[in-house]
Amino acid sequence: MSGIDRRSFLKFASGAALATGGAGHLAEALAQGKITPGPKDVFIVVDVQKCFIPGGSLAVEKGDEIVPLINAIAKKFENVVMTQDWHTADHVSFASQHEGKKPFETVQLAYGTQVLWPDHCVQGTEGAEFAPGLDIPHATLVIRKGYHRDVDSYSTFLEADKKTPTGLTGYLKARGIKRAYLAGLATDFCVGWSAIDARAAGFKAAVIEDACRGINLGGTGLEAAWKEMVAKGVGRIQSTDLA
Ligand code: VGL
Ligand code: ZN
Repeated sequence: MSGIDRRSFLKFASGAALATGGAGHLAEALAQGKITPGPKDVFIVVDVQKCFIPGGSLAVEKGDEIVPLINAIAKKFENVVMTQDWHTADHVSFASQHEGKKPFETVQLAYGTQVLWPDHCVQGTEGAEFAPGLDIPHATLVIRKGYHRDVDSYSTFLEADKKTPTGLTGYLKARGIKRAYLAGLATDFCVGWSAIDARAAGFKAAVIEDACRGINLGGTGLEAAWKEMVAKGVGRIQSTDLA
């Protein structure tokens, strides 16, 4: 982190700490040097799957670039959880299930507005597999999400109805985890929602920005997502901030 970035980060992080009790721990850690992951930290690798990289049905631009960086970050953590978007073939989030609707349009569902996507990450298909080169043999859990036909789940903690848990909170709490570091695809959907829900579940949370790529829906989605994450006490860090 450069001097100026560092100062603005520390200012942000301490401000967020006052406002939300959120990212102050990062300010403290960074003030003393880099962040050294320990037994109470988990690295959550979100949806680094074939459908979300170039050549996939819902490709995130340059999504493949983060794979080597994520492998390197994972080596610094003893606790790593990976997630897979894991939809039924007739999933409600697919535009193909809504007559007259095209991908990236929206519909109103019982739980709110749903963006419609190209068919992606169908259970057991090649597109749902992890991206080539992703190599994290010591990961201890793979959480699959979005498997209820009628409910989407960007977040790896809570489905889009905001009440059905995936079980990740219980797993992390039972293992004494206090802080979650997140990276993967896509910054403004599954990574961002997961980070916000990590905070809501009582964990400290930070997103490793350079180890993510975004969809940037409508050209503004990425910036809006960062604004919301920061407002909710999620730290915005770079991979170089980790020892
Ligand atoms: C995602 C859109 C639809 C993601 C998943 O992983 O960010 N985005 N399903
Ligand atoms: Zn999905």
